[in-house]
Amino acid sequence: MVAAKQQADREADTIAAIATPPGSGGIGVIRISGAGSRAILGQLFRPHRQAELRSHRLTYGWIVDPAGQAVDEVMAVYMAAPNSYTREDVVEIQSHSSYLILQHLLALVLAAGARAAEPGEFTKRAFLNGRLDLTRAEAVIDLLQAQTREGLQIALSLLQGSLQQRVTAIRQALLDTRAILEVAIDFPDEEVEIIDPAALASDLRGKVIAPLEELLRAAERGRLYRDGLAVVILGRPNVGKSSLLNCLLREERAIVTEIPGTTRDTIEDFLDIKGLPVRIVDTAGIRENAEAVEELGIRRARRMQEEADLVLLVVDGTQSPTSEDLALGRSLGTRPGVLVVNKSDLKPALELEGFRQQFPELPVVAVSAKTGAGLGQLEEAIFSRATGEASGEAVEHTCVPNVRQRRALQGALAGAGRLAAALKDHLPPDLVAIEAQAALDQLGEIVGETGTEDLLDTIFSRFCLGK
Ligand SMILES: Nc1nc2c(ncn2[C@@H]2O[C@H](COP(=O)(O)OP(=O)(O)OP(=O)(O)O)[C@@H](O)[C@H]2O)c(=O)[nH]1
Ligand SMILES: [Mg+2]
Repeated sequence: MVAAKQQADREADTIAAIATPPGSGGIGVIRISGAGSRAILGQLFRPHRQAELRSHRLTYGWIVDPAGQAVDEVMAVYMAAPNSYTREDVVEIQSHSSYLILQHLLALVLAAGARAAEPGEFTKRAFLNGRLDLTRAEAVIDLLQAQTREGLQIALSLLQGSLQQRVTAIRQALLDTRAILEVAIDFPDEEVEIIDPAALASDLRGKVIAPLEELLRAAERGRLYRDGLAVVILGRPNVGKSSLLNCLLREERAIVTEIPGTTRDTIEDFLDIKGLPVRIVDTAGIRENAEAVEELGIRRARRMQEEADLVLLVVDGTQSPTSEDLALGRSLGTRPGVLVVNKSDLKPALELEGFRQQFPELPVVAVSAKTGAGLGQLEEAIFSRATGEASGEAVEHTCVPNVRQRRALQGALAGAGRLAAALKDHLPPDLVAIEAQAALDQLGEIVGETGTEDLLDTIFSRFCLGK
């Protein structure tokens, strides 16, 4: 009880945070939400004209500290509940974006009665006050963290409610089924007329099971666009791994020399390959009898190989493949890979064909990390190897559930399966209803209607401050 009371008190607090990232920029924003927002602004703000503050109107003026000292020239806006991000009274102060000014402003706002917001607390309030369901709240995080246009598109679609609407429709079908079962429980003698198991089962298939399966397929298809993949560049020393990294990144990221063993550590960066967020990792060239430091680098390279979703095995096309190249190829095992034959601008070695035949499952791309030739084909090979699709195929990546949502969808699907079986076996309606409820609970977790405070804390703590 005490904990619940404390929780309620916290939710009643007026909260404040710096909403813009640290560093200097054009504008910095302090955001305040809660019943005290307007009064706090009133204490600190001196509007240019002594007009009454009007909701949703930007007002120009100065922030002044309690001693009457001017702090910054600002624009302030007050948004009266419920037409605000959190559905509470919200104030935003746009100041010059100096970290010192923003810190000072925040300190004044806190001294005037606000509490420092926790990460994600504004969005959590929007959720608790019913403005966003949980799928939309999570879409806000996705929106902030998206690294590719496709990722952004998924986030925007979820923010517009694509998943919420689908889940709500499925829930409604289950609620209808449960209602029929409840009537049958209340009037046991008329059970036969009330329940038509065949009709219920057919409804269940069309309105619950099939749409759940479709959502899970979308999750599978879009998973890479949402979570991205790790691609590791592997090969003997001097085959041009670092040159390839630089070429893919279109910048001189890693040191390249003609000395074998140049790269000692793993070097990684981020790449957008046809909408896929790719973490690309260059590694130390792998060889026997390396000296101590190099050996440590090689061990790291091996570790990265284990973690990789896809390996680019680079060989030097001007040299006959060595036993080390062969051993590397074999070490890939069943992991997806692409054989990259580098230095295509030079005269090729004749023995390469035999080498390629050793690894018939590896797609082969000839490139020149020096001239950039073949780079497009390599990107295409990475894309199709990772997704199983050719790029440019019209695949809809909009409503892509995240890991948490996927798990609940699977739980709901399992529940619906048991429900169908119970209907088929003509179990008593109260037992059938239990399965309907189990599926409903899982779906409720997706939109945030069922679930625990812990779940909410986990989700909202992933936000940044001020959001
Ligand atoms: N002609 C030609 N030279 C290349 C190409 N790619 C790399 N090189 C040269 O090959 C040498 C080795 O390149 P790196 O990129 O440092 O090779 P690496 O595989 O990273 O080598 P380590 O870090 O030592 O394992 C350098 O002299 C590069 O200029 C290419 O496509 N064509
Ligand atoms: Mg290197």
